[in-house]
Amino acid sequence: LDQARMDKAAQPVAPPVLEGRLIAVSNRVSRPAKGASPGGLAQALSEALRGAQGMWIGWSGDHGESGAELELEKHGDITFGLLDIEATTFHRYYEGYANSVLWPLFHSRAELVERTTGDFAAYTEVNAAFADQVAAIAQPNDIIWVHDYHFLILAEALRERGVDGTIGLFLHIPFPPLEIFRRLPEARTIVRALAAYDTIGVQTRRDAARLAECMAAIGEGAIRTARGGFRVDTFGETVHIAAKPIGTQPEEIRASLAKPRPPEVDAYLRMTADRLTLIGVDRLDYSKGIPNRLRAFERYLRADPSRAATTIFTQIAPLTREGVAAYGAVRQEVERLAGRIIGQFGGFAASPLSLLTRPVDRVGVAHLLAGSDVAMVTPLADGMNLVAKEYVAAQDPNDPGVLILSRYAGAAEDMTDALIVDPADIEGMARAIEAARLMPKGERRERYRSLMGVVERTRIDRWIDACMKDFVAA
Ligand code: GDG
Repeated sequence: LDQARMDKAAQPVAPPVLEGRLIAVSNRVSRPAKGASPGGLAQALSEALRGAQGMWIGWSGDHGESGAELELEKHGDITFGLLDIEATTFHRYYEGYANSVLWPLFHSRAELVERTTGDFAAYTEVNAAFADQVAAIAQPNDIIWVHDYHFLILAEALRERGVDGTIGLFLHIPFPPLEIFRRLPEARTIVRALAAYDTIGVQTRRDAARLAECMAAIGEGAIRTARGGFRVDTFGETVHIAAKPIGTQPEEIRASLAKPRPPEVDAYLRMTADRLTLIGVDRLDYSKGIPNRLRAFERYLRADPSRAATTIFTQIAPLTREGVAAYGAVRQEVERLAGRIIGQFGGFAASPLSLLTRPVDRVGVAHLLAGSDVAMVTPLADGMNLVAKEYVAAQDPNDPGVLILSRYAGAAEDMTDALIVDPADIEGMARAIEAARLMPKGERRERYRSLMGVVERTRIDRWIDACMKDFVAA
C-alpha cells in the first residue's frame, strides 16, 4: 500500500494554465550560461518558468549607474531581465538592510542585527528601481511572483505604479515571532507594504500563523482561516497567507548519481568505505549551526577516542556574504573548532574531519550525500533546508543512511521520522550520532520510507503547482 501511495505521489503534475505570463523577481537569477549558483532558489525557479513564457528579473551582478534599464537575455523558454544597481546603493541594500537587519532578525538573532543609517532608504530605492522596470513590462494578465526578504515592499511600489494584477510573494526564510519582528523600526511600514500582495507563501504552517498574527496585530486587522491558511484584512487590503513547503526534485538528484563520481569524491568514498561517514553541506552561515555540530562531533569522539580511526565527518561549507562581519566571525569559529578536532584526534596520515570552505559541484555533492551514512542538518533556524530532502532523495532505499535534523529547520515540521535534535543540546546531538551508528537496517528503511514520502509530496513541481493554484484563486 505504501509503495502504491509513493508511486502515485511520484507522478509528475502539470501546473495550471495561466492566462498571462509568469514574471518572477528575485535578487539573483541563475542563467544557464553562468553555471548553477549554490542557492536553493535558483533551481526551483527555473523549473517554474519553463513553459510559462516566463520572465525572470533580478540583479545583473554588475553595478553600473543608477537608473539603468533592464537588459534582456533569452535562454531557452525563459527571458531574463537584468538590472544593474550602483555599488554603494547595492551594498547598503544587500549587505546592509537585507543581510544585516532582515536576515538575522527573521532567523531570531536580534543580537546580530547591525543597523546603518541609510540602509532602509537604499532598500526602498532598490525596490523602487525594480518596480519601475517591472511596471514598464507587465501586462494586465501577467502574474508577478516575488521572491524573498529582499523585496518585502515591492508589491506596494508596483501598486503605486499602477500594476493591479496578481502579485504574490514567497518568503524562503522563517518569519519571526511578533515580539521579535516588532523590534524593527520599520515594522509598520513593512506590514503595510506586505498588505499590497494578494498572496504570500511561506515554508511552514508555523510561519504562516506567525505572519498572519503579526500583520493583524501591527496593522490592527482581522484574521480568518481560508484556503489552507489564513486571510488577513488590514490596511484596506486582503492578503492570503499559506504554507507552501518547498522541496527538491528527486529525478535531478538521481540524474546526478547516474553520472560518474568526480575523481576526488570517488577517492574519498573508496578510502572511507569501511568507516562511519557523516556529511554536512551548508553555506557557511551562522544560521546553519555548524559550530555546535562540530562540538557534538568532538563530544562523540571524546567519548571514545578510538572512534577517530573509524569515523569521518566531512563538512562542505562554501563561504558566503563575506562582506558582513557576522559571517567572518562564524567562519573563524568554525575554523578554530575544526582545527581543534583535527589537532586532538587526527593522525599523521588521516583525520576524522574534513572541512571545505569552497563549493563542490552538484554531481560531487549528490555522490557525497549518497555515499554518507549520516547527514547532519542542524540549523539554529532555517526556512526549509533543502539539504535534508536532497540527502533522503540520494539514499539507496534498501540500505539508506540516517538523517539527523534540527527541530528548527522548516523541514522538521513534516520530516518527523528523522532523528530530531535540538542544536543547542550538544550532548543530545552526540547521542544522535551514536544512535545513527547503531540503528538497525530495518529501522533505517522504515524511517526512509516515511521521509521519502515527504520528499515526494513536496517535490518542486508540486510546490510550483500549489503556488500557481494560489495565484489563480487570488
Ligand atoms: C534558502 C533558505 C530554503 C550548498 N553548498 C553547495 C551546494 N549547496 C546547495 C545545497 C542546497 C542549496 O545549496 C542550499 O539550500 P538550503 O535550503 O539548504 O539553504 P539556503 O541556501 O539558505 O536557502 C532555506 C531555501 O532558500 C529554499 O527555499 O530551504 O531555508 O535559507 O540545494 O545542496 N551545492 C553545490 N555545491 C556546494 O558546495 N553544488
